[in-house]
Amino acid sequence: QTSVRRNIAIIKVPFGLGGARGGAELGPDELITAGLKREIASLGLVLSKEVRVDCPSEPAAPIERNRVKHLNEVRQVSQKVCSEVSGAVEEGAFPLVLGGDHSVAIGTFAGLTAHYSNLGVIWFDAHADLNTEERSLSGNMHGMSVAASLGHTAFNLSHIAGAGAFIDPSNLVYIGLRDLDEYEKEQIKGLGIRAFTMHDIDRMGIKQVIEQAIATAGKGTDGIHVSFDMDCLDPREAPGVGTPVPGGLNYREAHYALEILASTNQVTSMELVEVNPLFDHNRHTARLGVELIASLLGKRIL
Ligand code: 4U7
Ligand code: MN
Ligand code: MN
Ligand code: MN
Repeated sequence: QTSVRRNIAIIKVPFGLGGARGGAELGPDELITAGLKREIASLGLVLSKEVRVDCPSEPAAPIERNRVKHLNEVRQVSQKVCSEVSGAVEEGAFPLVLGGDHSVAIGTFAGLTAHYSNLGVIWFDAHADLNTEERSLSGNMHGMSVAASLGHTAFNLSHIAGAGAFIDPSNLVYIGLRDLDEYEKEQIKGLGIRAFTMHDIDRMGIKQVIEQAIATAGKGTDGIHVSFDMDCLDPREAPGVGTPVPGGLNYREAHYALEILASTNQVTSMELVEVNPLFDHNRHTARLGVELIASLLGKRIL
């Protein structure tokens, strides 16, 4: 017995211009090659559709050197991802979004909020992705997707046709944080966002962390969206990411968290992002990504 909708809609988003360095646009194909569809089939789930969002690979206009990079491209992709995710939910499927850099989450949020007015979110990441165009030190939009979902960025959910309301910060939970900009720390504290850093995982163990995360993101919400940035993992487990940070989740911690999430029957959707084959070894990171998706979709050891 699986815990998610039986029909899975794979939405591939080969977009890397929101990231710090190229290569994330290769993620979706890498995950497919690593056996994602085989895993879905062996779980007894149905791949009801597989779509590929057409993404720009080169900036349409010269990069604005001063601040936000590739904003127009992120806008275009967000609109398309929104339509695909929204359509999948409408068709009764479970949206499984394959990034791409984490800026694709803006479109995912837009598509989900079209249907879920009070969505819970668990954001697995080394980073908080809470920067705004004004406050970002890098100008990279993959570091702004949560801020866009809260309506803090100049370009946000309200600029995407079909999107619903902003995410409520009290429904949002972070797991795996260990690299925060000063502004992001202020935001997390100021907004009272539930944040389980690596320190908290050391202190409490992943079992307590995921249980409390589900209690927060799942209480009184329409369900839980799981946004999984592969850099939440330790770079020794997942070297193929664009912005690795030492001291992350290990193999079993990540699986355990997703297995428990699967058992809740509350998960509405998942995105797995930031797989970067250019920095990987022997497709190790993509294969791990496939295994983690399987755990979230209900795979059990016994
Ligand atoms: B990811 C960063 F400055 N905070 O804004 C930034 F440290 O989607 C990193 O989580 C953002 O991988 C990382 O550029 C974005 C930086
Ligand atoms: Mn991220
Ligand atoms: Mn990250
Ligand atoms: Mn990254």
